[in-house]
Amino acid sequence: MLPANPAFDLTGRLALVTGSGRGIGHAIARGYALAGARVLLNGRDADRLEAAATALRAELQGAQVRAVPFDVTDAVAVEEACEAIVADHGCPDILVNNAGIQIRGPLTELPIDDWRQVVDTNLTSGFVVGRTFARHMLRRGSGKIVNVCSVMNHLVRASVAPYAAAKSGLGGLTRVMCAEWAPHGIQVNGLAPGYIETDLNAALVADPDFTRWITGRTPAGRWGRVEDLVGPAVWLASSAADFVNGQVIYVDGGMTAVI
Ligand code: GCO
Ligand code: CA
Repeated sequence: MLPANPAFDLTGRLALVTGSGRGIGHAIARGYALAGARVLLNGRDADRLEAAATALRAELQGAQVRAVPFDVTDAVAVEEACEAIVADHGCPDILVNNAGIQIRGPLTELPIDDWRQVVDTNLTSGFVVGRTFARHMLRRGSGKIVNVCSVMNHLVRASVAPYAAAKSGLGGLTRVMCAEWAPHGIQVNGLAPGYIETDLNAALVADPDFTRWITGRTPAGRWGRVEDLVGPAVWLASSAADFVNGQVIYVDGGMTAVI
């Protein structure tokens, strides 16, 4: 029996995943714990986050999972959280910028505060959290950053302007992070989910017409599951991807490959 490829092993690595109380972020954090990492869950709601951390520790006996609540849209809170995390746990080896919200509406009617809320949470947070923790990774000379993008970096539909603009911006930010930080031992990539069954998409999943359309547009013929994102996220966070940098990896059942 050949041993598991050690390159995919995250044993001893410290991973911070923003927006990981539930959904895609939580699945990625759980996958990192299963791959041996010490995991820091993040979200705004401290009680819900603590409950998620407790449940994950109970499910994965012995897993090192801690809740680090902070608001990724509040630059001061991010700086303070970073100092506390580095003091208490060390500098994360892995940072996943996953936090994101969705507010839909026609361009001509969308309240500007809704636009700002989506762009702040889905894009600006990646810049603020990314550069705050990267300062420590740069001093160490190593680090993995995974920015959770979307098929909407590539394909869009009406009614999701702030989300599509923010996620597309995150792809560009990923490439600039690569340009500035790759020379210093940091790998930065985007992970772009297709249409995944999550709370953010609950109304769409419940809509039979939308589901028929989406599964028809997806060669795999189904909605994605949060578990589908875990393997690619572990790979991007592992030594197996040390020469992968500045890329956006689409995990979408083939949607972006076809018309
Ligand atoms: C929508 C969806 C998309 C999701 C999809 C792609 O309203 O079309 O919310 O914007 O982000 O899961 O990532
Ligand atoms: Ca609002």
